[in-house]
Amino acid sequence: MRIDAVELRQVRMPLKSPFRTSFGSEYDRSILLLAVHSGGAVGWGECVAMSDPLYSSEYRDAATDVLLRFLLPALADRELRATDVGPLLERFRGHRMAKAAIEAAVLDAELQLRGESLAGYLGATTDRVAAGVSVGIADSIPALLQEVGGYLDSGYRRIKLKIQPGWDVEPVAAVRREFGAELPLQVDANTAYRLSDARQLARLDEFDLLLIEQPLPEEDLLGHARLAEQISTPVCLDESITSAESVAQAITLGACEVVNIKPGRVGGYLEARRIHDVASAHGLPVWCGGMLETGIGRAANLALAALPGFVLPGDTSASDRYYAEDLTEPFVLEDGYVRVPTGPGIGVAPDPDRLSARTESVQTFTPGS
Ligand code: NPQ
Ligand code: MG
Repeated sequence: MRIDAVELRQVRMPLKSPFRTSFGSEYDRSILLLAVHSGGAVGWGECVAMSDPLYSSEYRDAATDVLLRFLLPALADRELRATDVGPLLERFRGHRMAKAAIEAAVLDAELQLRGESLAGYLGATTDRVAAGVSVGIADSIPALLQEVGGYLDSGYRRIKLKIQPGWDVEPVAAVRREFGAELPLQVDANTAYRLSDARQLARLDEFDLLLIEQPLPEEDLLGHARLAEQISTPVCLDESITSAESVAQAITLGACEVVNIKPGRVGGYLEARRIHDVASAHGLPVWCGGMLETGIGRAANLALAALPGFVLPGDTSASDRYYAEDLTEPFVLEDGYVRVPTGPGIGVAPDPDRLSARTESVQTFTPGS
């Protein structure tokens, strides 16, 4: 294929309710959507960078800038396959979320032109994925229990509680007491602790959690390895894992016992699959993370989460976990599972009216101009 043009759309999606994590509260989701036009096909990619650099150093407007200034020009005016995107962009440091978005859009276009689904291309072995849900820090324990109860009534098969110092043992104990020992339960700290908090985190041991996600800073692999020796809850890395190489190092160091795979964080679906392969070869379970994606990113994540190493439920929730109205046909829970799209490419496209209603601005990149 060849890139004829790329639309970069700034989109704002109101959240049904604020989402609070250890790094702050979000009231709506700012998104960069890419549409790659190629030979009559339109491929879509969703950039998961937030509006502010709070989860990672990337943010939406930086992604837009680096795409327009460096990444798209490096892909223009040539025959291109999705597998070329990573190598062609490798000399530009970092900006993995921006790179992932353009690779995803090229992949969608290429697979549409070939009539092949992303799930089939990646090597999916199932047509539905068990859905977990990420639950933000609540105003009170009763409010948390009510929210968790609602998700369980909807059918979610795993609960993830966001934690931070001052909101950890108490909410976990309350959820265990209310919903029982059999509930698949895990926690995510988004880097809010230090190794000196190991004794506090060891208090979570008795609750038989599936895992604790990213307790320590992104750069602190050694700290995670030390922590893993001091607690029985398996240590799962999110922010720290940026590539197949980094996951191999983390595993070797004993810093990572479970892997959260987010395609945006690692530079794309192809690198995400390599991480899946490395982790699986080491016998580690992996699961698919989430970044409050619209149906565009959600569809592609479901294709990835259908690979055989994704043995834990992901943050691959239904559309209505976050949005009253999605940009695509909504993804829905069916008996606690979400269906993997089967159409060509990612198998979905935004509804034009809903997309224009949510679009704040559009920039167009055209090769050779
Ligand atoms: C995580 N996601 O696993 C993240 C982080 C996260 C589903 O828990 C706006 C945009 C708000 C992206 C809040 C989940 C966000 C966001 C949290 C990502 O660490
Ligand atoms: Mg996380």
